[in-house]
Amino acid sequence: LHRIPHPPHRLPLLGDVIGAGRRTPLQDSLRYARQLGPIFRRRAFGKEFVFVWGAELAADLADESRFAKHVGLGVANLRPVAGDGLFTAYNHEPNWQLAHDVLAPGFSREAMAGYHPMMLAVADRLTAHWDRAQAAGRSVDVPGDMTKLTLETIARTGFGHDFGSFERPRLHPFVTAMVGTLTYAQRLNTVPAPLAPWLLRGASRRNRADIDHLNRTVDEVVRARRGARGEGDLLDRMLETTHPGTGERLSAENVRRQVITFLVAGHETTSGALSFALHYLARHPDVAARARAEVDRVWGDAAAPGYEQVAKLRYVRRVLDESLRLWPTAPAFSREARADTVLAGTHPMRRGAWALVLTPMLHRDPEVWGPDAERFDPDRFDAGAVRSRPPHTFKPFGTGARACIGRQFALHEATLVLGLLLRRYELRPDPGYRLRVTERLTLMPHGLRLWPTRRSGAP
Ligand code: MNH
Repeated sequence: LHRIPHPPHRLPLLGDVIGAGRRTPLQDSLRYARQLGPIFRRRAFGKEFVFVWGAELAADLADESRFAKHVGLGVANLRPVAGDGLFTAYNHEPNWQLAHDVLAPGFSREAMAGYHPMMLAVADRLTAHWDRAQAAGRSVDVPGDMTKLTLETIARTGFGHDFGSFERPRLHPFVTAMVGTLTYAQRLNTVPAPLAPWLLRGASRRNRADIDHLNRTVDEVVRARRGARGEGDLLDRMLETTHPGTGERLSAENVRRQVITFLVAGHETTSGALSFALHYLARHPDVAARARAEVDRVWGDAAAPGYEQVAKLRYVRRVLDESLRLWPTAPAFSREARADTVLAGTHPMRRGAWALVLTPMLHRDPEVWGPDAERFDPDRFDAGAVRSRPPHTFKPFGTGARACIGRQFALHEATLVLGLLLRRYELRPDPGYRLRVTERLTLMPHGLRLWPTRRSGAP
């Protein structure tokens, strides 16, 4: 450990906090990464964290025979909310495999084709909202609207539920409670654990109330469904499917955990990904024009694109990949050693020792992405360029058995929505806007507003 660099000015007790802000733990780590290199450590309140971002080191951590997901930090802090749900389950908990096997078919091509018309219906509510904004001469709140869209999409396709986000003047209380628990989970990392009960007394009381609110809402959705079948959504699967091998079912308590997991995991990250992509499209008119030309060519003037027509938007998909490269909205994941091992032939690790992979830095490693790694360029994802890169260098969805189960869902939804927005609007940026990134475990472009203008003749 002593060979791994750390920031120069360490305070007793507090550790490496000089120059570090409470609200930007991730961006502070990116700054340290640039100073300290491909592997470094940060100490906070007596605990030492190892961060990794060099491509070679990260690729070695992706070796599933020697490493596995580590449930730590931000993920562990969500255990009171999501328990042994898919995202927060420990590798050894039997409910992980059970729920994974029961829910995996809910993300098959066939299932996704079934969600497609529901995704279109939600997107219509977004464009109606943007049309009204344009008519009134107003700009639109991009992260706010993308969050409404992705929440309604997962609620509808997952659980046949409608939060009415586009129709109500303020955030749905469920969303407020959910954002509250995410923010609290992040703040827990920024105070010494033994002092947390005092320092965060008020916040932890509110957090308790937030969790109660989430549980009550979810219990209501589940109660309404028992007995009455939905449209073959995730909730139907959770309630009806027995494990193909063992005949086991998910318990009522576990169903509650999974519903909360999917509502949270299934919308914040996609919302951020869409928001960053819209930011870059508005900033790069050449890229937007090329993407728009593709949509016009592939979709023609069909009123609504079919399921098959979404994957054909290859360039739009590259815009999304390039946005996720620069700002992977779930910006880190942890890996632990399954047994004593040596990382990349240099750093000995004991069984259970773990490290965080800093995805935004992995995605900027100049050894892989070149000296212009900070530049937005979707052509980095054309087929030839992808083939010429080493494996495990682009990891916005994590790695291995515990990688994102919702990846295809998110990519389909986001490509569809970008296609619809590009076809319908020109996106005018606010010339004074400078990208600032807010963190609440996930990343968002802070305060991003755009002026959408209807294109003449577009469907
Ligand atoms: Mn998702 C796991 C990123 C969209 C549901 N997701 C992960 C992980 C990353 C991730 C990274 C791995 C975390 C870890 O190793 O600790 N997820 C994303 C991103 C997007 C995304 C960047 C959108 C863009 N995720 C979605 C959507 C859903 C979803 C949409 C649901 C519909 N994700 C999950 C679940 C897991 C997960 C569930 C946990 C999987 C497991 O451990 O078995």
